[in-house]
Parts: sequence; C-alpha cells; structure tokens
Amino acid sequence: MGSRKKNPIDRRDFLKSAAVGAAVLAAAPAAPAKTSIPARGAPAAIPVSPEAELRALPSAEVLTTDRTGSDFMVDVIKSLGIDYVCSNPGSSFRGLHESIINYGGNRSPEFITCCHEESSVAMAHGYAKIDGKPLLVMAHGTVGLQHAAMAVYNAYCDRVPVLVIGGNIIDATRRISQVEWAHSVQDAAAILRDYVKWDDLPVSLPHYAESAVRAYKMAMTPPMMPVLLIVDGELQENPIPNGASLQVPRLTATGPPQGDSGAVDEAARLLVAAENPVLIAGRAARTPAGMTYLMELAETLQLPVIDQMDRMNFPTRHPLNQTGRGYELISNADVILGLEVNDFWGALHSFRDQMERTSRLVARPDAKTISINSANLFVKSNYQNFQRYPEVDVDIPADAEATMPSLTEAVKRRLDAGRKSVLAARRAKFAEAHDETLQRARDAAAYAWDASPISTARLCAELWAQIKNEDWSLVSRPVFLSNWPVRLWAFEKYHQFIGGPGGYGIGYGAPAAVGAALANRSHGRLSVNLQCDGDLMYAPGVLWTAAHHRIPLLTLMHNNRAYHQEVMQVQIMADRHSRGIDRAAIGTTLSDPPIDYTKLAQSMGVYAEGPISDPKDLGPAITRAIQVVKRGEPALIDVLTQPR
Ligand SMILES: Cc1ncc(C[n+]2csc(CCOP(=O)(O)OP(=O)(O)O)c2C)c(N)n1
Ligand SMILES: [Mg+2]
Repeated sequence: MGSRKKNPIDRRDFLKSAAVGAAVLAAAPAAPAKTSIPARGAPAAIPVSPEAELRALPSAEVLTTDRTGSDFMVDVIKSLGIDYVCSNPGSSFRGLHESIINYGGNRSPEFITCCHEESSVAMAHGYAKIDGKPLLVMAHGTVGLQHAAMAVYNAYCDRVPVLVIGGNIIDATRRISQVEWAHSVQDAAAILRDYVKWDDLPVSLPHYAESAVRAYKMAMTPPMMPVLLIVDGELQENPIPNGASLQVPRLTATGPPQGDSGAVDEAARLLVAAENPVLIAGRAARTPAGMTYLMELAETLQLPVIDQMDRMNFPTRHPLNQTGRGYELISNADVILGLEVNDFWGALHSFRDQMERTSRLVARPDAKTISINSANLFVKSNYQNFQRYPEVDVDIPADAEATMPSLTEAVKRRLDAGRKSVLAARRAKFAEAHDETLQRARDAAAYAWDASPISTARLCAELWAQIKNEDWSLVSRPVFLSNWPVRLWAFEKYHQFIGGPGGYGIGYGAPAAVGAALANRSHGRLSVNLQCDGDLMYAPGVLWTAAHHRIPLLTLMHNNRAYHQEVMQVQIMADRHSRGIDRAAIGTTLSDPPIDYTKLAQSMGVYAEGPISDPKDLGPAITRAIQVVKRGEPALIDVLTQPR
C-alpha cells in the first residue's frame, strides 16, 4: 500500500483482523478454493463521526497486490465525477461499500448513509435537479431494489439521471446463508426494467467498466433517466486476477438531439405569422442556459408563456409570464408551442370529474400545434406516463433546450421591421395582465391572514419575507400549498426551483429536498423546503441523514394533519352518492394522535420548534431556524396549517 497512512478503519487491517479467508487477501488465484469462503461476522463497528468519515485518506494507488474487483469499480466510479453515493448498507455490495470508504478515501464519492432505499434514490433525484448530474445509489439485491422502486419510477417520469447499482450473488453455489438466498435473484433488474433507461449485468471487470461508463452516458443523454447495473458480489470481492489488464473507458458526452432544421423553420414560420401564439413550458429548461434561451425566444416573439413548472423554466415576474391565465390564452390561441410538455393533449383539454369522467377541447379546433419533446425518442410500453396521443401539426422529436437557439434564429430571420413592431405592441398588454394576476394573488393571500391554524398563503409569505434577500432555493414543489410561492415569490434563477416528483409518488418530497440541499450546500445557498406531513411520514429517517451529514436545510411543515388531497377525493365520492362528507376523514387524516414533528426531528438531531398555530409566532421562529441553517445544519419548524 506504499505510503498510505494508518487509519482507524484501514481496510487492509480490517480484512486481516476480520479473519476473512486467505483467498480474499491473496492476489491470485481469482477463484478461491472451496474452503476459503470468507467467514461471517465482522468485528464490532467502530463509531465514526461525520468529520472522521470525511477525514482524507491519501489517494489510492493503482494496482496494489491485494486489490479487489471493487477497488477497480471505484476507479471507474471516480472517473465519472460522481460526488456522493446514497445508500442503505447491504452485504450484496459490501465489497463496493468498503472500497468506496477505504480504497476511495470516502471522497468523490462520499458515502451518504440513508435509512431507506426510497430515500437514497429520491435524494439523488433532488440532487440532480440542482447540479444536473447523477449521484450513485447502491441498493441491496431484491429487498433494496424493491424499496427503491417507487423513487426510481418518479425519476424516470421526471427524466432525471440516477445511477443505481444493485448487489446480487449470482452463482447459486456461492451463496452462504438463507439470507443470501433470499436476497439473491435470477434477474435482479426485472423489478425496475420498465422504468429505467437501460440495465446490465456485467460478468467481468472490463464488462463492468464499459457498462458503467455506458450507463452514465445514457442516463445523461436527453431524455435523461435512471440506469441500473447489477453487480455480482463475487466480482466485487474477488481479487483482481494477476496480470489482468484493466482500463477505465473514456467518458465522452453524447450531444443532446437537436430538431431537424426544416421542421424548426416551419415552426418559426407559424409562430411569426400567428396573431395569438402561446408557449407552454413543461421541462423546457434542463440547465440555467435553458432559461436564457426560453427568455430570448419569448421576447423575440413577444408571446405569453404558460409555465407548468416541471422545471425552473421562466422567471415568475417576467411580464410575459402568464401562467395564471392558461385557460384563457390557450382557448384564444391560433398557434400553440409546447416545449417538453409531458401531457400536450391534457394541456389543450379541460376535465370534469362528476358522475362520469369527461373531457372537452379547450383550444380552438383550427389552432396549429407545435411540439418539441425528447420524450418521443424513448417510450416504454407498460407504465402509462406517456399520456394521451396528441394530434400535433409540427412534431419535433428533440431536446427543447438544445433546439431553442436555432428556433429563435429561424424566427429572427423571418421577422422584418413591420412584424417586429406589431409583436412589440403585444408586450404592454401582457405586462398589464401579469401585474393584475400578481395583484389578484396578493389579494387572495390576504384572505384568512390571521387565521389559526395558519393559512398556507401566510406561511409562504412569512417565509418569503425572510429569504428574499438571500441566495435561496426552494427544494420542494408547493402544489399542495395552492402554489403560493409560484404565485407570490420572484423566481429568477435556475436553482430556485426543482419541479416535482414526475410520477406523483408521495414520499418523494422530504428526501428530494435533502438531496437538493446537499447539492446547494457546496454553493452556499439557503435551501428551503415546504414539507407536507403525509409525505414526510413515508420515510422520516431522511431527517437523520440531513443531521448526520450536516446538510443545511430549512423545513417548514405544512402540517394539516391529513392526507388532504385524499380527503377531497373521498368527499367527491361521498358527494356523488349524496351520502354526506362527514365520514371522509376516515382513512385520510393523521390526527388521532397528532404527530409531534418537533420531537420527531429532535430525536434525530435536527433543530426543531413547534407546533406553531398562531401566525404571529411564525416569523420569529423562521428567523431562529435560519440562524441554525446558516451554521450548516438542518432545522424544522412544525406549522399547523389550514388544509390548503
Ligand atoms: C406512494 C403514494 N401513495 C399514495 C398516493 C396518493 N396520494 C396522493 S396525495 C396524497 C396525500 C398526501 O398528503 P400530504 O403529503 O400530507 O399532502 P396534503 O394532501 O395533506 O396537502 C396521497 C396519499 C400517492 N400519490 N403516492
Ligand atoms: Mg397533509
């Protein structure tokens, strides 16, 4: 090991003292003899503080005598520039785990201890929304991947890259306990295959290396998605065969697909000629540059933007932001441009949920529709998140962010001075409508201002007052709080909003917020999370992860003591049958006994206050909590709120 210093948990000493088999310590042969299967039972764990976890080991030397397959696997992971690995430990990837923390020095990636695999993946999901690149998630074969499944589905629907490694013991004759049998599986990827972009089962280290780099590349090519490698325990743990020539394949980025120039020009022609064009943005901006391109396109055409806010697409206070006027503008439009709109058909229709489910076209039947959407380049059959079939006039299967600059150029080429002045005249009208919408939102927010429990508008306004001069980032999607932040706050920068779960799987909110806050930490940003109670209760252990890893995050509970969306669903059913809504709380509320989120958070080492039910107490509590967060720690305030 050359110059490597002794560390309390030095890997090589650990291996020696843990009475593991000689074959594990030897450089060769690759296949241990039958008698050399490692004995189970590790020495008592040495408690390690987060500081010690991060204390640097000297960087690893390549090709030491006792290198295992998993050491090489770490070389490959490091070459991909992955900063963290979110994981709940499991013996099917113990080799990789140990190589990451010792051989890899627990740096890039650093091990983030997660209390549930769903949290691991949702953390990676939130992280990628801020930093635009994947984290690694390691999950135990069968059970770990089963736990991870919903969060992987969310990331798949939301087109977010996550690199998942699942452990497995593939050779049935090498499994050494009933547990290992129960946690091994013939086709481990099967449970996730319908909602990952690609999976593989490498059978050699060169195969692993190529597949890991390929998986990363595929995950990062729009449409981005999670990818999965199943990595055999023996491939991890066995020594690298003597004389093996291993190399880490070079990663080259695949360029995002751009729209065909003829189709882009046709789109420009329709947009320039339109009297009432409208732009709908779904996942239009993948990076901060996407926001700039979208502003340039909208301002060149002076057309209104309806932002579905699946990403931070467009500044909320931009005069062309007409999000509150979607129905009116879409029903008037002669040309409708959708940028990465997941449900184009739904955007043009309204729905009724009474007695029977009905829908009606809102858009003009003669409206021309243009869609730029990379989702068309990758569709799977089983899960139905691809939505209804939209009859689009100009369908451009490409990445919107990569295509916007050429669309703007094509528009500019077609604009003469006369047309430019006609378009410029539209702006004043939109600016006025924008201001009116904002004023209406402010008036509505004043309603029940002093109510107790606290109104969701007051909660959001109190928070805004204290963060607006900070470098803030909202790391949750506030749809269950009537979208007050989107209606009231000034969102200007890409990192200020992270969109939603994609697959609408609840339980995403808390871990995604912690993951996004982890990404924001290195930028020194103030992460704020509006946290629904029902969502937190799926896997509250992520609060401990935030405390343990010193992830600064301000969480305000929207504690309405209910799964309130579902209260309303049951009320709709009861109403439909004229049975009265007074029993709709059965199965949908979280009130008897009420959950004490302050104690819950405190028990995991998170600073917490509450429950707060008097709105006058909220501002000072937020001030105190922000001080804690600025020290680099998470803080939670439990706020008793009105249902919405
Ligand atoms: C995994 C999962 N289970 C169930 C649901 C159905 N569901 C949709 S909204 C909701 C209630 C969420 O409650 P909470 O997070 O407290 O928000 P609130 O409705 O109270 O605003 C549930 C259970 C879901 N979307 N995902
Ligand atoms: Mg709730």
